[in-house]
Amino acid sequence: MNWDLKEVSKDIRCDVLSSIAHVGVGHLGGSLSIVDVLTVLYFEAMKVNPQDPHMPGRDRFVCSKGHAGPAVYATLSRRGFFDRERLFVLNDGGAGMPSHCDMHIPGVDMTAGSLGQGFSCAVGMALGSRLEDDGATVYALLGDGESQEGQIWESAMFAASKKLDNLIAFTDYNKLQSDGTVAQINDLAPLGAKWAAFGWNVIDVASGNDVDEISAAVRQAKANRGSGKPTMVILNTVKGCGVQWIMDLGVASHSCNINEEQLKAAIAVIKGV
Ligand SMILES: Cc1ncc(C[n+]2csc(CCOP(=O)(O)OP(=O)(O)O)c2C)c(N)n1
Repeated sequence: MNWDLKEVSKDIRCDVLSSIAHVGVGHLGGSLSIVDVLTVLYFEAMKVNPQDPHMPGRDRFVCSKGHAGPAVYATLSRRGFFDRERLFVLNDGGAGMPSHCDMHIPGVDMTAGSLGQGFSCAVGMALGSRLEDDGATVYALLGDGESQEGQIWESAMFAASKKLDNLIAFTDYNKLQSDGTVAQINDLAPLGAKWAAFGWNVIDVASGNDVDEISAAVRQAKANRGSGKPTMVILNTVKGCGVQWIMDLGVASHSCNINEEQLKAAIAVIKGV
């Protein structure tokens, strides 16, 4: 099926906002900045089956910046892994819908939240897939603040050393983390050169919230299979993308409040009504 990716990304954005507004507070900035890459992955690139979430040989996705769970859940429910109503028990104790990615939820391949760990799991999955020869591609999404964790670079080195060209990772390079700008706290620049020095194929996407640019980058990354190098796609994104007042919050968008009035206004802008 051919989806209209721009329209799908609008629906997912609205669902992210709605589920977090139901709680009143959450990781809005970092969830909105990854909606577009999730759209391309789940509605175009990945071999998955919502009717059979554990299908052997399926592609895997690990959202290593696990606090962006609301974006992953909104994407999975739109793709048909579970009913949309389930988005509205986010963070309800006992409902099994914690806002950090949890693999008990259909379609979630790996629990994450302790930054750095998810990426290690993705690297292990890529190695496992190659040993099983199941033809899968493993995708992982890292935060830029998360990339200040030493564990990321240990995994990066291991993936290149094992020539895991079935692994495609993304950095959500929105230049902000929870306590300040990434540059203020521990600068990553030049990020692409660092990944290249670690033995990775690197693709830079200037507009990391543009589904067409992301889609082209993923096609290029897939064509890299056989090269013996894993691929890092650096997405230059905007934290809070899609909602002006959330983007304007900057660092404060990391975890922020949203009320019903703000929700209605944001949905109207996104949907253009
Ligand atoms: C090991 C670990 N240390 C600290 C935290 C607390 N924490 C949660 S989100 C975050 C900032 C992450 O920044 P980034 O990866 O850039 O995410 P984004 O800004 O895109 O949401 C921090 C420090 C954590 N979850 N895990």
